Amino acid sequence: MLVLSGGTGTPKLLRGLKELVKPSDLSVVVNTAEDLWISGNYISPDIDSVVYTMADLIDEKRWWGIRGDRSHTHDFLIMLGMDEKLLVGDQDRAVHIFRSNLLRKGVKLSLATEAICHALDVKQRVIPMTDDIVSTVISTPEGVMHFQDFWVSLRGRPAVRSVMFAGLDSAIPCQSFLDLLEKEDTVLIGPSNPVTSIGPILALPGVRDRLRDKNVVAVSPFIGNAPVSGPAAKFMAACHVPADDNGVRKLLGKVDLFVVDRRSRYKGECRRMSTLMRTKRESRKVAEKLMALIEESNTG
Ligand code: GDP
Ligand code: FO1
Repeated sequence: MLVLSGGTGTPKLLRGLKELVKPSDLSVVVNTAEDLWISGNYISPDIDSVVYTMADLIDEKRWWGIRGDRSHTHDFLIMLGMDEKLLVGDQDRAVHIFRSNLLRKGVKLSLATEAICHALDVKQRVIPMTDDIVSTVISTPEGVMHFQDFWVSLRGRPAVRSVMFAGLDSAIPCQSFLDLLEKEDTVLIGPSNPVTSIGPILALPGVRDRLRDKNVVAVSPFIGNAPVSGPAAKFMAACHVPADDNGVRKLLGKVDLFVVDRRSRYKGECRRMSTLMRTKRESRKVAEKLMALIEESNTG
C-alpha cells in the first residue's frame, strides 16, 4: 500500500497501520515542502515525524522530535546568542547532521532518507515526494514568509492571503514514488493538511495523472467541522474553499473512497467512522476499519 503523508495526522494513522501491514507492503511518500536548513543542518520535519513513528521513537505529545530527547545544544546555542527558530532536540539534531553530511557529499534526499531508515531499523519505505527543493511560502499582511516562520516563529497568527509552493513546477517526483504509482493499486491519502501537506505531493508534475486509474482512498483531517490541530482551516480559506470536509474533498480532486469522521456534516458520497486517534489503540482501530473498507472497495 502506498500512503501519502504530512507530519502529524497521517503519522497517527501509520502508528496503527504499521501493526497491521507487513513492512515490505507499506510505503509512505512524504511532503518535503516544509523543509529548511537550521544551524547548518537540513531538517525535513514531515519525513522525520514519519521515520520516528515507524521506529517508535516519535514524541507522541507533539508529533515532532524524539520522545525523551533533551535540548542541551539548542539551549547552549541560544545562550551563545544564536537564533534557532525551531527547538531542535539533541538526538533529533544528530539525525539532521547525519542527513546533512550525506547531502553535502551530493547524496540525494531520498537516499539519505533510506540511510536514516536503515540506521533506525525502519523496514517500511519512507520516500520524500521529490529530491528537488520545494518551499511553502505564506503571504500575509506582515510579509511573505516560509511556512516555518509563519507557523512556528509567528505561531500561525497572521492573516493568510495565499499559499504558494516555490520550486514545485520544476520539481520532479522521486523515481521510487513514480515506480510505486505504477505498481500499487491503492493509494491512501492520510488525514493530513490538504493544502500544505497533501497539496504539494498531488501537485507535483505527473502525479494527478497517474492517480486516474488507481483506487484512491482519502481520510479527512477534519473532525466535525474543524481540523484536530494545525493551520488547515486558515489555509483552506485562503484557497477559497470551505474549511470543512467539502473543502477537503474539493482540494484532493480524484478520490474513490472518501472517509470522514462520524460527526461530519458532509452530505456527499463517503464512508463514516470515528477517525480521532488520540491513543495507539484509537490509531489501530481506525487503521483496522480502514483496511476493511479498502479490501471491500477492491473486491466490490
Ligand atoms: P503537519 O505536517 O504537522 O502539518 O501534519 P499533517 O498535515 O500530517 O497533519 C495535520 C492535520 O492532521 C490537521 O489538519 C489535523 O486536523 C489532522 N489530524 C491530526 N490528528 C488527527 C486525528 O486524530 N484524526 C484525524 N482525522 N485528523 C487528524
Ligand atoms: N513546531 C513548533 O511549533 N515549534 C518548534 O519548536 C518545532 C521544532 C521542530 C523541530 C524539529 C522538527 O522536525 C519539527 C519541529 N516542529 C516544531 C514542527 C514543525 O514546525 C512542523 O513542520 C509543523 O508542526 C507543521 O508540519
